Amino acid sequence: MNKKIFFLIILFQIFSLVLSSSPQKYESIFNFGDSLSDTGNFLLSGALAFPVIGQLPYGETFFQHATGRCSDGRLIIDFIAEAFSLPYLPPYLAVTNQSQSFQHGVNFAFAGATALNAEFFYERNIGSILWTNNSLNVQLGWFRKLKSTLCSNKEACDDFFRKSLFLVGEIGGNDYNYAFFLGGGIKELQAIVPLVVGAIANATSALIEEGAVELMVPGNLPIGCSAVYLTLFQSPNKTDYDRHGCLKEYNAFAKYHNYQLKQALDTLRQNYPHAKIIYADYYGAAMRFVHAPLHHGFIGGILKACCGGGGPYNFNNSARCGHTGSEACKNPSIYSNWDGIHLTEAAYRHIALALINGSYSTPALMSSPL
Ligand SMILES: *[C@@H]1O[C@H](CO)[C@@H](O)[C@H](O)[C@H]1NC(C)=O
Ligand SMILES: *[C@@H]1O[C@H](CO)[C@@H](O)[C@H](O)[C@H]1NC(C)=O
Ligand SMILES: *[C@@H]1O[C@H](CO)[C@@H](O)[C@H](O)[C@H]1NC(C)=O
Ligand SMILES: *[C@@H]1O[C@H](CO)[C@@H](O)[C@H](O)[C@H]1NC(C)=O
Ligand SMILES: *[C@@H]1O[C@H](CO)[C@@H](O)[C@H](O)[C@H]1NC(C)=O
Ligand SMILES: CC(=O)N[C@H]1CO[C@H](CO)[C@@H](O)[C@@H]1O
Repeated sequence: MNKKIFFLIILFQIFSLVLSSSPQKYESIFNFGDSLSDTGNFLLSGALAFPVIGQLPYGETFFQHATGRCSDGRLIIDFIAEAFSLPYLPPYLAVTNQSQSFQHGVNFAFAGATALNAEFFYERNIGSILWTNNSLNVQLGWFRKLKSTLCSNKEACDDFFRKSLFLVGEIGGNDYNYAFFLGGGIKELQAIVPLVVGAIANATSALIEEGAVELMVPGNLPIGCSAVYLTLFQSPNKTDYDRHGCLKEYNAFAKYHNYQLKQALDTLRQNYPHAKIIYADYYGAAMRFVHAPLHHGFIGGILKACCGGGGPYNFNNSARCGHTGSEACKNPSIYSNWDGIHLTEAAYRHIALALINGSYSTPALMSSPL
């Protein structure tokens, strides 16, 4: 072989190697989840249970108008899309009529959604508290419906999905929220963790059967540090709190869920060795700013919500963010908690960077495919 051509081939191979590990490795993203990643579905459906997300101050920081995101600005999923130079994910309910706009992916996440089917809650007579019936399985059904418009046969679909990232969650947090807010005890709720984790694992394997190869499955956030939990489950007993002021038992519960989820993902990895199944450690990524708030710019603290209607954590159930009697702080970027339940754009950015960077995603999100 001509030496020059040989050299060029080598150069080309090095170049493609570099390219394949560059951030452009996904051409589309499909996301499933709840209010942590909903970019507009709940709002488009009317947002009856939580209409204030359709108005400022929701969205004030980045979009300068309400988009249906439960935050002042961008969410983790938005920062992930940015990292791969992809457009922000359009909500599924906005694109059902325009086949063009979802070639780079679509977002099925729905605020208030649960991992378990709505029937689970109705059978236990707590269905009326649900914001929505659009659980993970319903979202999976939307994906299957959309699939036929994305690719026409198995070969085309496999090819399309091989270049896609699938995010299954965060989901499951609401299954516990609803039950906790109705007075469920920690011991009692531990019994439903295997069911919630099972639903997440089932959806993950269903997506792999549909052709997904690279998937990221996030765990739960440290709920014991969230203003709504801190307010509703205040304790006179100092030993219930850790040194950062978070409720120990509720954080332990989130860790228990995460532990079971990681075990379930290990089983999935054995069943589907060709798939890259990433665990996203939201808990660990968020704990970094709980441990060192000032280092992350959260001089307003990490326990108090930016937007709320008073109380020790600025969460007041009769004057929640956006309602009469509530007020948003001047500078949301110095708070990690936005409205008592959801986080600020600044907090989501820190979590997203920790995942993208690799240290809080296992295996690393940016590593080359298997
Ligand atoms: C949710 O499901 C329950 C029981 O299946 C049903 O009674 C209720 O009307 C549904 N709600 C919505 C908004 O579809
Ligand atoms: C997961 O899937 C299995 C097999 O299809 C089924 O038996 C089980 O009930 C499902 N679990 C959940 C929580 O959906
Ligand atoms: C506080 O909690 C600890 C540990 O759960 C318990 O041993 C102690 O009796 C409690 N103190 C009070 C005053 O309830
Ligand atoms: C919570 O909001 C209600 C209604 O605006 C108000 O009356 C009450 O004082 C507030 N509670 C606190 C602790 O600020
Ligand atoms: C990214 O990773 C490096 C080294 O692994 C670390 O020093 C840096 O703090 C990380 N940045 C973020 C935003 O996580
Ligand atoms: C022409 C068409 O497909 N219209 C659909 C657009 O989306 C709405 C809501 O999903 C449907 O009701 C219409 O039938």
